[in-house]
Amino acid sequence: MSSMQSIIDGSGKFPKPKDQSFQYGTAGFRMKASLLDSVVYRVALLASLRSRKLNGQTIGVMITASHNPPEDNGVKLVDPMGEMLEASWETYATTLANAASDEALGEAYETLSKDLNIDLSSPARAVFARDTRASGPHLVTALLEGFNAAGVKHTDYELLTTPQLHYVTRCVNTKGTPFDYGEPTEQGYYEKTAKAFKAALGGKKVNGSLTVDCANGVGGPKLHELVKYLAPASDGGIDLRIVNDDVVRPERLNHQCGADFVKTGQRAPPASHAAPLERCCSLDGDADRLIYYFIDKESGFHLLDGDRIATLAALFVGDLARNAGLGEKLKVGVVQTAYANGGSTSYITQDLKLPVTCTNTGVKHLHHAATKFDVGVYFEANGHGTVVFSELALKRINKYDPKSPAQASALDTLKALTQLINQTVGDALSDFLLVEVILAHKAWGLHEWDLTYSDLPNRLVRVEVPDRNIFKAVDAERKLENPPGAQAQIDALVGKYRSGRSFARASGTEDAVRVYAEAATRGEADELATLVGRLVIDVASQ
Ligand code: G16
Repeated sequence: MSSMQSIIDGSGKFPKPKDQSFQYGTAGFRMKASLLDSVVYRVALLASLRSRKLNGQTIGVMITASHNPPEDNGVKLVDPMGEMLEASWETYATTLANAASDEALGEAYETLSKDLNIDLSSPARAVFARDTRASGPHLVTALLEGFNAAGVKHTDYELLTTPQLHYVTRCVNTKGTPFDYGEPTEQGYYEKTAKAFKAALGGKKVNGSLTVDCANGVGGPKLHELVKYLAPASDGGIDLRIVNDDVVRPERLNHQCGADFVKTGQRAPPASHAAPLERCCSLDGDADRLIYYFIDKESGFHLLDGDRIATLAALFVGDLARNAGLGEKLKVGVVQTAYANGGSTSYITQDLKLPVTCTNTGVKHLHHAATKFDVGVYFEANGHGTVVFSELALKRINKYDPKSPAQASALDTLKALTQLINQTVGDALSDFLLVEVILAHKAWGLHEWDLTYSDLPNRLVRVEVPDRNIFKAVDAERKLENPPGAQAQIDALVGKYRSGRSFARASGTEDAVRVYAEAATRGEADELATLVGRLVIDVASQ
């Protein structure tokens, strides 16, 4: 049987739902899991093309819907260095996913291979993993069918966090090269992370305990594993209180917990039972986002979101580079999106005196922009982000000969950070260890961190409309180009509020429009968000 016939036959087992169109969005395909069979099968075919195009390098496939509700699922591809799929390939993903019949899929696959000059008889390889959603194992059967039909050699990593799968993908592809990223195993990830955490602490003590809300997702069991590799608090490690780590009842995933719940609702997950001043953080469903918070008896809930993590990391890395004697040689820059609080952007540009780039939402955009700096710090306000060191920066850090014990100590910490921070994508586990390292070095609690600058009160709302695709945003998603006239109406509303700013954009992961608003007071920010939300509903129904 020709391989094209196997592709058509395999597709027959996972037919495309009629009248359903698919799009590779902010983080791959994402929707109700019951609609995803054909998409996952076809993603396996895309992995075959991508791997073959890249001379048989290994492609990662992650089955997850991250922060979305339990009945959703999703799938995305990871490029060989652990980065998100190159943007130009997203249209090929969409083409395959929308081929109307099994035969049309076979043709689309063949046409793509010809157009892209791909030899279908050359080797193809993939690694894959999934989160804890109930629909995961079934979707894996579709993926395997696709791999087998297209002749892709594959390794099943079973349950992993999304960043762990990104890590493994890079490790597999760099093994035995000068860019060796580590052991391509889950254990290798824990060993590398734990070792770097210890080195980055450099004898400093983590003060007090940290409550980690795992969103009842895959981060729970994986954090329990990681803990086995970290020293206990009594021995220079960290005292963790792990909550919302129930993966036995999948319906509890992201329910009243997790980073998205905390960021959007601006309140602690009820099940965390966070006591006043307790240091708390939340991961999301696949552990690639991180949000910190604490409750103060007098002033209430305090959120330390992705903007705060970015500013803390930029401040610390900048100081370390200067103290190590590399201040002139390592240019630190920060990448944000339109959701970044205006207070954070002013702090970075005016106090830290660092450049800021603003990109579209989606880690792929931020990551790309961050690689333009020697040290690029990128975080979305929702807690998704990391710090990337360029090849040149790594060379400078690793080759530098310190001129004093103080320089040597700063340099050691900097070196350890290059190992601790996941270089492939935002990683909530390594990010919280990074935050803990910085707080330990500075002898800060969350209160001191919170005092570095003031956030403008803000509100993020989710608005459901009949067709979100009519909302077309431009200028790093800060302005609406379509529907015509909508932006002028938003501007008119914004003009009525002190320090007002607001924008609306279609979500790439949910069937909704997101509205962000900030203003001088909490009441004004809430009011502005409500008014812009109403406006979005009005223009969508015209
Ligand atoms: C994904 C992306 C993030 C993005 C988020 C929300 O996160 O990886 O970059 O910020 O979706 O995107 P949107 O506003 O377009 O729905 P996650 O954690 O859900 O994978």
